[in-house]
Amino acid sequence: MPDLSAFPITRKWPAQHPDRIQLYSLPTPNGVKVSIMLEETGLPYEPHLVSFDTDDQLSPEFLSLNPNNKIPAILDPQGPGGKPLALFESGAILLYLADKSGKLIPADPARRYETIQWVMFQMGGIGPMFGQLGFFHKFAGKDYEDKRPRDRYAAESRRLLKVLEQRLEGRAWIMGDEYTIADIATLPWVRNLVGFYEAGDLVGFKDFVNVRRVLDAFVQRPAVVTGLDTPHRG
Ligand SMILES: N[C@@H](CCC(=O)N[C@@H](CS)C(=O)NCC(=O)O)C(=O)O
Repeated sequence: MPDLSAFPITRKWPAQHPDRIQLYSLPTPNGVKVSIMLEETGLPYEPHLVSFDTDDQLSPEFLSLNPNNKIPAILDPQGPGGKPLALFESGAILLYLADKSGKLIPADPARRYETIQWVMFQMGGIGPMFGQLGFFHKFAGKDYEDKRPRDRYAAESRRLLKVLEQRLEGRAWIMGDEYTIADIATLPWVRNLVGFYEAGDLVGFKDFVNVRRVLDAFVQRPAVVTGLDTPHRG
């Protein structure tokens, strides 16, 4: 049985199954990327809830794994060379799990890089811009009198949705017939924008028929249904 006692994070979140991938997360748009990926691949894992209500992400145990105090993070007892591997940043984790499982990333090298390109498009564009729009439209920033920041992020989010809409024209998924980590990275953020953030009208979501079609297909996948509620908030 692997020994994870060298990792301080396991003191706050003890591993009941130290042979499984340890997931430290919360069902947010970044968090669910990894729980959905784990569900889709069938890799055995043990989820641990990192509660923002109690600032768990700022605890020394969590910071020992991710100094950037953000979920999601994982600890794989069977990493490269059979040694434990700790990893943060959802994009890096998706790539790692795709390589480990041999699933959800094309084997062809050119298509592999194309998939990574779309994961980066989400990581550098969709995630940060939609997140800022959420702040200025739904959370603390909504009371600001000056609406220019909100309008800037709404315009940028709409522009990014147009790029995605164009990409999905005539394609079932971002990489065509192949469902990949690019979809798992992107679609939870689209769902969040129109769901939790309630910004659908602001970005004119009804215009994006391809994005809506693909989002509908995504949320019906059994792995997505489970992943969206993992770790369960209790
Ligand atoms: N680039 C990071 C972003 C992660 C991120 O922003 N996580 C948020 C939740 S969606 C978080 O942990 N926020 C807690 C905090 O900022 O204290 C990733 O993709 O993993």
